[in-house]
Amino acid sequence: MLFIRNTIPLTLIRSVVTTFFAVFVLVTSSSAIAEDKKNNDHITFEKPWIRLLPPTVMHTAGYVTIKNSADMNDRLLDVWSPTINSMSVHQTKEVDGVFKMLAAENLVIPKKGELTMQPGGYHIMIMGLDTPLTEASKITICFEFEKAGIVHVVFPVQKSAP
Ligand SMILES: [Cu+2]
Repeated sequence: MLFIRNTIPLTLIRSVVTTFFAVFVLVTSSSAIAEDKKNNDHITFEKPWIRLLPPTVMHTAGYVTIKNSADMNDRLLDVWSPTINSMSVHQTKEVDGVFKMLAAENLVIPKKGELTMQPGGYHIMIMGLDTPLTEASKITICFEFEKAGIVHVVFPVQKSAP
């Protein structure tokens, strides 16, 4: 009798403890996945490059094609670099026969489509270089998307398009 009365609560406690740990492990592992990877497989980059200009010019531009394989639009929220102070997305536009550069914010990367950054159009404007870029050096640029989160891309510095 005594034996039975002691056994039942012990089994109960054991199963409660097991359930608690199972739930705990589930919660921690799924939140780790959400933090590391904001499901950014649908965004890919092709032919990144930064134009090499003479060392006296303290600005330049970067170009890349951003592809979106998802069934939903994504949006480019921000660009920055750990090694360059100032960069932003611009669009070169002809206004009354004069080419001007305008800020291009929150650009849409269309679903099953792409956004091309190329000379004469969209580009990553790189301003206020502390030291001139050198040929064949590599610059990391961080892209932040509404759905894909933050993606780092290495841009080689070269004289012309790849
Ligand atoms: Cu520009």
